[in-house]
Amino acid sequence: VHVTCAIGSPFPQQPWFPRSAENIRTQISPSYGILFVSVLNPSRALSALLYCFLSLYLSSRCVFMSLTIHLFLFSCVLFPQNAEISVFEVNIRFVGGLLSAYYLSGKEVFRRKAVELGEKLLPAFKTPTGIPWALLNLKSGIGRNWPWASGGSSILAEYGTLHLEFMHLSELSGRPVFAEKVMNIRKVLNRLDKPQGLYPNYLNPNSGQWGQHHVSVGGLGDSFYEYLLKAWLMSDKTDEEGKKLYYDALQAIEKNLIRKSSGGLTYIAEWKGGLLEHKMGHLTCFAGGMIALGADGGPDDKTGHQMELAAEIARTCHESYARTSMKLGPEAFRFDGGVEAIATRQNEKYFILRPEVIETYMYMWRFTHDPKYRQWGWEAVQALEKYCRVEGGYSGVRDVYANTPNHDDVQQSFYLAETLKYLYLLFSDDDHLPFEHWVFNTEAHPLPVIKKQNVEIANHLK
Ligand code: DMJ
Repeated sequence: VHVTCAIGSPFPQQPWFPRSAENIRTQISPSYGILFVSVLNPSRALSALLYCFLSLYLSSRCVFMSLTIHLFLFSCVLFPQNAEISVFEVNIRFVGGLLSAYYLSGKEVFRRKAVELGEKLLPAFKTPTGIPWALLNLKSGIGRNWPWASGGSSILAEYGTLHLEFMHLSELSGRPVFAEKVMNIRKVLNRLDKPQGLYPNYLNPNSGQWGQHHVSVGGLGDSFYEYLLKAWLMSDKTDEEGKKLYYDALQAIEKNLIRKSSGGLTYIAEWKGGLLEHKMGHLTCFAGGMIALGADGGPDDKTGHQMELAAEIARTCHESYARTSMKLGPEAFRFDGGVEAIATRQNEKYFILRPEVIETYMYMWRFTHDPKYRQWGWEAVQALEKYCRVEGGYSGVRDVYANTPNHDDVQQSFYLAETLKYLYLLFSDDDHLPFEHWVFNTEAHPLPVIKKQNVEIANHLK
């Protein structure tokens, strides 16, 4: 039995886990009716069907209620599945979502479900080094890595993007095990030599050695850097180690990866064994926001410089949108062969409703109040309405340089979790989820700063 009721999947792509509903223009009516349920176990078909109908019904009543009930039902219905999940995706989308739901609503059920789901992920850390597997069978507890990842390696952006959620799981459960797992990841990384101070995307969890020396601030690397900075911010600036790791990494990135095109656009290239590929992914565009967020805490003389760098990256990413017919950015754009901020390969011209550029506009707006960031955000809204809006929601497009959209009929779950949330925040007052009190996990689920005095009180009570 195979039941699919919506779209946006935290699961690895499998022949039996289609990422796309057949045609979202007709299948999904409320745009926020988002969750993907696929059930191979016949005994669960009925509960999954019930889940689908309830989800769609709730979606039409209230967005927040719908989101939280989705998460709750997901956790009840699917936890015991004999299915392989991505540890990273389940963590950032579901553990992060449940934690946010708890902190925003105060409802105990979300705290309990977040901790239960966190516990389900723990077997992924059973490796000789404690660097977790990418994939985990929730029932058997057996993990493995993506077959394509350099010699059986784990991926930096996956094992490096658990820290915020796991620290909160320890905080909420009183069980240090979650914090221990992610602190051990740091320990392993600290022991390793880093080529030019850079972190390769691949690390073998058995040998504890780097795989291929590929470095990227986009796909496969991105949120590792984000979580170093946010670990420090979320700890109420007590996690000095996280802080140092972030600013050291940024320094190495600036030296080795950040370049300026002849036309004056600053970009972040990819590094392959010492050679630069002059390509920047849409994913990499989050770095403008990250650098702005960290600018204030950097070494004294660097704050202004880092804000400038963040603004330049925001401008480059805006150019990648502005230089297309649809005014939506391609998946990757290049700075070679006579082009700047333009995709040259057909398979890099798509746009799948990703948030990173708008995320950067939102941070830049909060820190500078320069109206151009709202202006750029509004241009994106208009383009989304013109080219991505379809009857059942919003869809990605296959070629942003074409004059008419060829829809891919997928509404990724991060469109609601991130893209629309960052747009909303871009046009909200600064005291709406203020940065002194909240950090956003990499899927834009807000998590509160763990206040210094609470940590001190807890330590005292211990
Ligand atoms: C999101 O799932 C997260 O932001 C992740 O860190 C990488 N990017 C996607 C959306 O593009």
